[in-house]
Amino acid sequence: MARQSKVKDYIYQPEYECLSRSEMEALQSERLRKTVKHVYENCKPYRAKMDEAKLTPADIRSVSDLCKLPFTVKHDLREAYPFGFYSAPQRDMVEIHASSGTTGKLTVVGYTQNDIDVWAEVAARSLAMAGVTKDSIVHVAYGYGLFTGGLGAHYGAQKIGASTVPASAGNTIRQLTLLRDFGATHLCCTPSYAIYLGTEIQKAGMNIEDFSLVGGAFGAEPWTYQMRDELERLLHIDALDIYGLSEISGPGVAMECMQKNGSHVQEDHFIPEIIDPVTLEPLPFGSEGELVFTTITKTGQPLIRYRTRDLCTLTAGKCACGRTTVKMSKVKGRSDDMLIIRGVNVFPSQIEAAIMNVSGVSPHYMIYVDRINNLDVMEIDIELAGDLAPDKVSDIESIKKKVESEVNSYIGVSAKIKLCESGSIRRSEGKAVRVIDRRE
Ligand code: DLL
Repeated sequence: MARQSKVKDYIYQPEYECLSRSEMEALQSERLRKTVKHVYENCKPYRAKMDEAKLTPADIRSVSDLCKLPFTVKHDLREAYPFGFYSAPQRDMVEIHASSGTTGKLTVVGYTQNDIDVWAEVAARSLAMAGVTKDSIVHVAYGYGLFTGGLGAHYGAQKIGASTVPASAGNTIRQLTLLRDFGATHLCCTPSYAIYLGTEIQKAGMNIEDFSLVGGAFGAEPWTYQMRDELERLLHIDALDIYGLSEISGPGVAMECMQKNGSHVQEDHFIPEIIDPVTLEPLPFGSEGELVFTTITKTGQPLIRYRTRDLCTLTAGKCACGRTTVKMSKVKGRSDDMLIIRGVNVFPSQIEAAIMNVSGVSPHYMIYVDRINNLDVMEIDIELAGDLAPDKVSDIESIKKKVESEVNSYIGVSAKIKLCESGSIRRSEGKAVRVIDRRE
């Protein structure tokens, strides 16, 4: 983008973020050995998994032994509901988070004070990448509660010493008023909600020039580079991607620097791997597959080779920002979010990329999938851009044709496109719901 960047990214802990590969692997190996011993001695399900694989902690000497260890999946955590995966006594847990998912049963994660300190540290490193300093004002519009978004961004901003505004989610007019009047320099929320805030500024009779925003950390859901351009245009900021998951640690497991071409994994705390989701074999750098994490500094509920279901690639090498930590690409989608339409694998993020290539439409859309006469049928409802009235029939027809052709060429499957009036698609204050699959 031609826009002048406002954010000055700095390295919060160069002593960990800029290690050579051999230094990083030595540190990871030492921490891995300690973690494996800790879970073997303190967590029944891990002792059972390792006994079954005929492994003892002595078999795990370095990161190259990681592949010997069994995987952990969400189902394991649910089976052990609520506290069966703890590796520390209940009295040592100072905070408990949980995520609901679609199947109903909660996935519980307990944090010791050590784990909260780890989380605050990685969240601080992450916000530093978005330029947050002691002089910043950080507006946190992720939900506070069992969801880790709000508290994670909060801990990171406070660790840096920034003024933190715990706005939490909801009440858009109040959010905008606080952002403007308190002079927030940074915004933290889901990218879909940030877009919504951006489009509401004008409608609320406000002017973006009266805001002091320079940057933000947006995550908790997949979003495309095209969505970033739109967000940066609307809010006049540098919009960076922040990644995390409750099971490993909330936001801050990885974060994009100002190079804007991948997110640095905080790999002195969380070792990443990419595996083939079918054969479960580890894949080399550069291959697309499922992301797996092993936590190596947590004590309350460390996880070994946790399968995230998120699909992406990892790359190694020194980044132009100076950091040497492994980078993960944008998440293409979750393997369990993949739609199979007429036999073709389709990710909502590919549809978003196609839509965002067409001018005249907004980033608000909803995908419906039905089965009619034994055939999969996809309809995509998309709002027209706010400044375009849906009464110029010829314009509408040409936009519709362009979207149809983009979608077809991106994913190889045709879709019925319905253009709707601005504001007609339901907004989400947290993670956006993009797909409604009505097939049996
Ligand atoms: O979403 C933690 C978080 C909060 C991350 C705020 C970033 C910002 P969960 O609710 O457990 O935790 O959901 C984790 O969300 O496995 C991904 O599928 C998805 N996800 C999180 N961040 C990103 C991102 C939080 N930056 C699940 N890009 C993960 C794409 C993301 N997907």
